[in-house]
Amino acid sequence: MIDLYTAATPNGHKVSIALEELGLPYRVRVVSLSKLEQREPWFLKLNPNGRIPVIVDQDEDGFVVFESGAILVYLAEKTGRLMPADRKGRSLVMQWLMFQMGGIGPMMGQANVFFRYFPEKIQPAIDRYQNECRRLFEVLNTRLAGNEWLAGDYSIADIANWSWVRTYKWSGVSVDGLDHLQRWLGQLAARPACQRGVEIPMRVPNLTDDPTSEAAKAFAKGAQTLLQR
Ligand SMILES: N[C@@H](CCC(=O)N[C@@H](CS)C(=O)NCC(=O)O)C(=O)O
Repeated sequence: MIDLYTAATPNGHKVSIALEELGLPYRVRVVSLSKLEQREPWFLKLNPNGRIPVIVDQDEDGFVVFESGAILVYLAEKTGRLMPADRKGRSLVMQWLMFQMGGIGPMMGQANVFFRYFPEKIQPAIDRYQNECRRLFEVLNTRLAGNEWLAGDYSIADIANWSWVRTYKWSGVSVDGLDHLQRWLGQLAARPACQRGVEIPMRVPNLTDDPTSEAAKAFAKGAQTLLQR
């Protein structure tokens, strides 16, 4: 049994999707980010960085893993699935996983901060992060032009990137003209495990249908809480 400490965010969804794909038994422990549960001493004992997601593998003497990329690799290696074992195949997956961890995630995160959450609208900062996201999307699009998946077969690299890129509207970044990226977005969206994974720990209404809706305003307000330290 695996305990998953999570919230309804792209980094959390990476892990719930992987657990759903792998069919591993897991229990969900919702961490309320807006109530700053992630900064409480009990949680900091699990992840000193005070961020979700975290897993505790009860089948391995309560072994704790934090950082979503490290969790994905741990789960892939535990099951021997979603990442090949040969050196080159594994490296390919790691490259596209790191691309997400070091590029897509931080840049979309900052685009959200400046486009959606920051009280002041600082246009050069908004442009900087949205343009960088678009550039990264173009890199993915080029990669997907000649490849069905990002790194060989369907893998944790696809799961990690998709969990973020699917939220492009919330970041205010267009995928227009990126046909291969759109094809891949649709392929992942059609997978039952992805559909289940993004509803963990709960279904989130589509915030981009109406960014002025009460749900979107509440989500943005919760995120603003996290900006105060
Ligand atoms: N690099 C970390 C990032 C985790 C992260 O930023 N998690 C966010 C939710 S997506 C969080 O816990 N935020 C709480 C906070 O900022 O206090 C990972 O990939 O696991």
